[in-house]
Amino acid sequence: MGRGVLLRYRDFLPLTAATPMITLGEGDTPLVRSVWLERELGCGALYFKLEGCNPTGSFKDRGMVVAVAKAVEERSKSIICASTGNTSASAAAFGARFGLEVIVVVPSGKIAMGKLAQAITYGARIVAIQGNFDQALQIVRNLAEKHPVTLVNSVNPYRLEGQKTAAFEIVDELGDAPDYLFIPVGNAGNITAYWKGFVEYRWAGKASQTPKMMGFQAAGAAPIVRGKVVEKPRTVATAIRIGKPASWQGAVKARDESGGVIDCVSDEEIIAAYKLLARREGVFGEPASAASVAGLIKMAKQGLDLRGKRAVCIITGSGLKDPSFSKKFAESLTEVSPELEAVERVLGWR
Ligand code: AN7
Repeated sequence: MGRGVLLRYRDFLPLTAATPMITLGEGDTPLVRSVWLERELGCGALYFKLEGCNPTGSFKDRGMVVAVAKAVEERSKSIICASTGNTSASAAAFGARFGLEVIVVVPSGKIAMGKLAQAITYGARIVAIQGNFDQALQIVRNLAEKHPVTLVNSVNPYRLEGQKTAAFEIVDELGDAPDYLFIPVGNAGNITAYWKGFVEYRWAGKASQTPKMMGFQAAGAAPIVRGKVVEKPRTVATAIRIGKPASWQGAVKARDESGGVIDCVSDEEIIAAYKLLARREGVFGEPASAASVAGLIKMAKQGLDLRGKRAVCIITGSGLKDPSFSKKFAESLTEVSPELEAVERVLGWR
């Protein structure tokens, strides 16, 4: 434990003798049992996997450590990605640590403040386009074809190889795969990677089953649910504001092979789940992460029978990434003079 993803899961990763065994302490994230929602929904056992506990605050570090290790192995000097925020933060951190130039292309005005602060402080070169993530991804794909720079979006297969290790951790901790896995879907790399991980672990004899994969897009950015590209994706969950997912086929395969579903949740459902998670469970995930929990609640309301079942919700990123989002709910921020009585009065204790 605490050795990083490359060392811990080396037998399942495409490493060679020349791959540098780099780490920033990613992986080995907490799998925390629910204290409220599990009972509320009548679920056998419900867990939250806290991917916000990774070094840059999201699951992206698992894939980025592999992509950057391979880039270093291949003597690349420069990496590039498009991002709704978390990929850029992760690329910036690993790139800084291992001496690479990092270029990130982001949708202007649509990335959470904490993520932008990370890219800036880690020293990435940042280009904000007056467009969305899908356009940014197309541009970096073209740039990586024309120039000597390694693309580290999840179209780089090493990213998904690293991200599948989260599935391994869940099985290692629970002793088998859960019955259901609830996960937000944006560019659809993560659901693809988890499915790969669960399938590989079953083949290796480490699990007796695979979970039903339950993926959730935001209603205003739900191309897989609607069956067509969304030209102008809209959602408060900026991390999953994506209209043309790169791993679309991977997500469909995960759904169909596992017997799961890909559905969507409204911004209202995302916000309700975001608050519930923090206020009932003590878990502060970012808005996109709450889509997994919103999806679980939606399915349970529609009659999904969770009795005797084990379910895991992936909390993909930390709530601290997007502090301005929380400020919208600051109904109880009251200012008073610095006196005992004034504070007692406002608390209703006087
Ligand atoms: C917190 O950083 O696409 O379905 O550019 O940041 O694998 O895309 C982030 C995606 C879920 C969706 N939760 O995962 C990016 C980016 C959080 C995220 C997703 C993202 P994918």
